[in-house]
Amino acid sequence: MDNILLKTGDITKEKVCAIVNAANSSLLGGGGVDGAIHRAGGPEILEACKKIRKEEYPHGLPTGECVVTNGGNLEAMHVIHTVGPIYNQCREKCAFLLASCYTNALNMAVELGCKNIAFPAISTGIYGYPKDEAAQIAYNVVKNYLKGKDEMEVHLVFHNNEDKELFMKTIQEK
Ligand code: AR6
Repeated sequence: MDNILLKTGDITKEKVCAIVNAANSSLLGGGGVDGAIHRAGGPEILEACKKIRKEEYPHGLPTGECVVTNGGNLEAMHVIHTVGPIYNQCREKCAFLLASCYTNALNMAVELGCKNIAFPAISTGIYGYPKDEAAQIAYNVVKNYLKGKDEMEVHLVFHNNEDKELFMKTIQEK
């Protein structure tokens, strides 16, 4: 787990190549980490999202998929926007869809030539995914993805210490 860094704080402050946004399918902003990223990154990000909506996803970005914009005023060069599953709507597809968010964002970061990427705990806020279940999924995907990729570093950024500790406890239990 050398190249997985667990952090606490505000993901908008991360000095990495790409940060991941837990967006919604409209890509037009919202609350939680999405709101924080748009506030800190400024209007350039929203403009880029609007263009993507118009040109590529007129009906919205499907759950589990991702798109990239510039980072606006953020330290990060890129923002990878993904849409996590809404826990009380995703049924038997929840785990697959949440895992897809992580895998697709990691693939996109590699395509962008990034050597590091920061994730928030996708879906665990407004979208209601139980934090322990989400932790296990995120950890499995990232750990497997990083096998043989020594040059890549993944930051998992938790909003507070309690969430980080729950994550650590969950992955240690297995
Ligand atoms: N830095 C790091 N983590 C954060 C930050 C931050 N600045 N702010 C919140 N979190 P959420 P979701 C944590 O609700 O569940 C939006 O309205 C938070 O504590 O941001 O995927 C979108 O537009 C939680 O653990 O995302 C969608 O409509 C995690 O980030 C919807 O919310 C994710 O919480 C997406 O819901």
